[in-house]
Amino acid sequence: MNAWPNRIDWSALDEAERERLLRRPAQAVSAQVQADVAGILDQVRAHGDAALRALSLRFDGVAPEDFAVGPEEFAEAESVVPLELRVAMIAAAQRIEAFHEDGMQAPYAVETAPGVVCERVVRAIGRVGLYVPAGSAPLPSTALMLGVPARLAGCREALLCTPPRRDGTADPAVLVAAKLCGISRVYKLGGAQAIAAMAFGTGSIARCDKLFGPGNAFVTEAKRQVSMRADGAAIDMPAGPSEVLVIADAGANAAFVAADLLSQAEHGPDSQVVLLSDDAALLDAVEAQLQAQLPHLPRNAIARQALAESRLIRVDALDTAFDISNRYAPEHLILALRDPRAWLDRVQAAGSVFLGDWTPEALGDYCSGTNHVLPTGGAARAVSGLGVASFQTTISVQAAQPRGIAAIGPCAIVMAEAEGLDAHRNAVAMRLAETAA
Ligand code: HSO
Ligand code: ZN
Repeated sequence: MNAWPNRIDWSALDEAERERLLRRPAQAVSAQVQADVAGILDQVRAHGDAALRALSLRFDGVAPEDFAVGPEEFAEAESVVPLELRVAMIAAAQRIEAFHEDGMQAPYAVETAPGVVCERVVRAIGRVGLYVPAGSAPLPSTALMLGVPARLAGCREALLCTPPRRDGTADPAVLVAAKLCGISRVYKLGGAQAIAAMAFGTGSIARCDKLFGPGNAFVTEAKRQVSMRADGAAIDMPAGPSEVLVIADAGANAAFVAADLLSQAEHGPDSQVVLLSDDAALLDAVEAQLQAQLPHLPRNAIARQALAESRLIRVDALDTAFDISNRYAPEHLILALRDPRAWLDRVQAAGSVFLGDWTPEALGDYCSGTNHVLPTGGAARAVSGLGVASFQTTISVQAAQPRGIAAIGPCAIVMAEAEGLDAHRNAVAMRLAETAA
């Protein structure tokens, strides 16, 4: 089977074909998944912990009496996670913290008229719920990407749900990562039922204000549904399959480019992989490298499925590549170019950008310091990746002195009269009269 059948010449396509080429495969969640998730939410809403036990037994094959990870399990995790991994996670957490610290929302104040001061103050969201998937590959790195900014924001409480393994324990590396972020409330609970539990609250799991983190189709659909219910919770961002778009020039290293494309493809059969280049020889070389590297990957069956839907596009000029990339708005954008920084201003829509041959996406996935929870499915046109600000709210504050209302009250009166809102007018006029007295 050809791993990469989708070689395309952009200039040979008409507008409709281009549109079709850049469209993500329909992510239409089946009506069945929607209905199943709605049923799970209702069940958890109505029956709390009893529903969680029944659903865990059905989907994960275990129904622990207590979902919470206790001190012994945390201690056991510390002892089984290799020292090398623990040290790597500590170093990654430090770099994530170093980068995220500057991204906090800051308070500010402006005197907008004499005697009128407007301010913005910042608050941490009270209780946040973090979801760390553990399907075909448990992702302790995701625990760091969620936990570090939650701690920097100063959230009063952060809970973390991760699916139980068959033996009823949680993935030890996820537990160590949670602990590194100061999270001690970890629950062995997965899927839509975990999202329902954190959104509505149950006897054992406290209700959260906002939910974060990636997951499978059920988790994603559950987040979407709870975000739309008045009794639900806010969510971080819409989620879809992971994506990478690489723009490579003639000088790019074909083996590196292929390795980056494969690192995305191995995430799942629905991963989106796109390569744009103005150099046919580079495209040939990458194709050959994909064929050469693919068979050596343990997850080659998954990667092969993703590659079957991938696109390898020849463009007439690099400038065209940036037009295409901005239109597609990828989650990850790798610029395998000779002077990548010079092109950065051309990037209008992308979740995270990787500059040059020595910056693989995998660095951002783990330990450069940026966040790997990023907008997918074209959402990068209007949505940003996760940061400390995602765990904060801002509140505006205003204070007028008598001379302040004297200065701007007449402005409010004119506008209130134009809107025909007399009570508004009176609230201002009454005070104006007193300041004049
Ligand atoms: N590339 C993934 C994140 C990840 N990769 C976690 C490895 N571990 C989604 O952006
Ligand atoms: Zn990744």
